[in-house]
Amino acid sequence: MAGGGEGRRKKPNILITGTPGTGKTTMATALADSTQLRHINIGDLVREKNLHDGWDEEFECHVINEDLVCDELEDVMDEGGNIVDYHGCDFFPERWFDRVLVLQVENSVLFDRLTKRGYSQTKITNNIECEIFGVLLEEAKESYPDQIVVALQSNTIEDVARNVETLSEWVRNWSVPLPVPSS
Ligand code: DAT
Repeated sequence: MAGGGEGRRKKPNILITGTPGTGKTTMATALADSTQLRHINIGDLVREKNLHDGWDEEFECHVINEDLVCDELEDVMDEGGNIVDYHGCDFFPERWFDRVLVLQVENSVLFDRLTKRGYSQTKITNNIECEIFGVLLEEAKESYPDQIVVALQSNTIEDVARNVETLSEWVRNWSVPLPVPSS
């Protein structure tokens, strides 16, 4: 069966990634509402279940324990029907996902959103540089097959509505690959 997991899942798994502030949680929440898939916010999960190795003073965030996160999610991802929301994507098993969405925004929009969030100047600069250099799109392309990676603009609420509509349609039309007949 091709690739393993994707041959058994009854519903697709979607990864939404992108620089912090690009709108992953906003999009994931709206898409979960529209499709009835399960929204998994990795940042929340890491905090709730202590799947980290402490606090990083320089980057002002938890040091995520990638192995613990993957162990925690293995069964639920195997089952399918998940929307995973995280600002990184290279440590998840490739077989978990049927679509990888990379959200992108204009720099001025990102600057305003991160300022409103109260991020420090250093954290804002790091994230804007990450967006300018297309770090997450590059990471996604290196980690997943080209045909499942999609870059989406998310500057406005209209963008969210349009992206959710397109993806909901894709989820409705998603079907389990037919088993290969054996003689
Ligand atoms: P992320 O999960 O990528 O960190 P978020 O969903 O928390 O981002 O969004 C950050 C802020 O920007 C939040 O106040 C909601 C707002 N926002 C997100 N996407 C938007 C969009 N497409 N248009 C307008 N505002 C948006």
